[in-house]
Amino acid sequence: MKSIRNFSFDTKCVHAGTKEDQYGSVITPIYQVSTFKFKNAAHGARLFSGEEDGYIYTRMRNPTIEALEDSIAILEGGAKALACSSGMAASHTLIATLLNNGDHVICSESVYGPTLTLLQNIMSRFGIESTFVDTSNSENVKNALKPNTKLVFVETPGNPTLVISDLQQIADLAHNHRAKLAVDNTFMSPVLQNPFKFGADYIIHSLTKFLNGHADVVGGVIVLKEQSDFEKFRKSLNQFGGVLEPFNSFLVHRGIKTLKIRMERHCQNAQKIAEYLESHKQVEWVSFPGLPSHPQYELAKKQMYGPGGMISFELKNGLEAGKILMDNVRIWQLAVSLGGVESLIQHPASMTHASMGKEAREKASITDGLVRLSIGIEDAGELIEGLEEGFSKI
Ligand code: LCS
Repeated sequence: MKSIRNFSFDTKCVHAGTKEDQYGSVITPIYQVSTFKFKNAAHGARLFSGEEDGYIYTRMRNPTIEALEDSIAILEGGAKALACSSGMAASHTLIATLLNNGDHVICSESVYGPTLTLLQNIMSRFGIESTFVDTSNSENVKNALKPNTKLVFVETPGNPTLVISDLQQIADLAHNHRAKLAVDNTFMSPVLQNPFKFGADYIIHSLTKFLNGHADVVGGVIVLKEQSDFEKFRKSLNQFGGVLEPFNSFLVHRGIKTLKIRMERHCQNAQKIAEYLESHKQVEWVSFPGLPSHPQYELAKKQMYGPGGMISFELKNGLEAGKILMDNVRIWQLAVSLGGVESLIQHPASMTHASMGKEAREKASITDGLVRLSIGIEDAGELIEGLEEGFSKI
């Protein structure tokens, strides 16, 4: 029988990971249970020793969580995936599993703020050193490599600037140095970018965003390219403890069924809105990978299947004008997070990237006036009218 891995992406979204059960359920139900009973003492001992396969305790394994993990591993073309309680739990588990005291990480400077502060302020206390560079120029990665560099962590497109890094070039640099490449693929989802095809070793996602898509779950995932990494990661996630709940796993797995068609609509709407903004007389600049004005437009076409649903831009009168816009838009909601069906607007310097501090923001070109949009799947014309409402008040 043809394996689900050999089906089209659309079919995988609907079917990948679903487990058969004794009742013939069409989808994997919610196994909302913390612990599983053993047939007898010998059976319990066999499960713990690994002699026999089965479920023991939900922090270790659970059928609903596994269904989601299998679905994401298949969509990303990886061997295995591990669902975590948040995107940050995924990043932390990845870094703390791979690195030791004395190791060095190179990380994109335009990343989700807490990813930078996790490395800079917390992992540094455990002897893990980090260098933040503009990874959109691969030369910067090359120059930052040190004898103890073990991991390059790239977010592309980067939050919130949408700068794009060349995954193939960076994978080659990392591998020539015997370091690993991890990619935060949250902004793209497996629909728009497949980092393993370019040589990445690990992928993380905040499931909170496009994969779930409905602004009702916080979750994350680590995807492993190689099966040989699985036991090490499973053990460390079990011990760190940041696993995803069965109910949240069910919701994300449900969200993934419509991932492909949602991503298509996010991209179409974002393209229209980016073009509208770029021609707007009150707008200073727009960053969107689908515009020829984007500095890495050609790379985006090579590496990504679509521009994504995120836009950042700055108004002519900077932050003051941006505040008026944010307070007066219609349909758009002033909120952080992204990747849901509903459109959101927010201000990175005072919100998602406030924790980084001004110096790190300036280095990463996250200007005080930058406004970020997460484009939902509403009617594009009405979204433009909703923005125009805000512009008219400036
Ligand atoms: N990676 C990226 C690219 C993100 O944008 C986020 C969260 C995370 C990781 C962390 O995921 P979480 O723990 O929140 O599931 N980004 C957010 C943002 O831009 N606004 O609010 C959260």
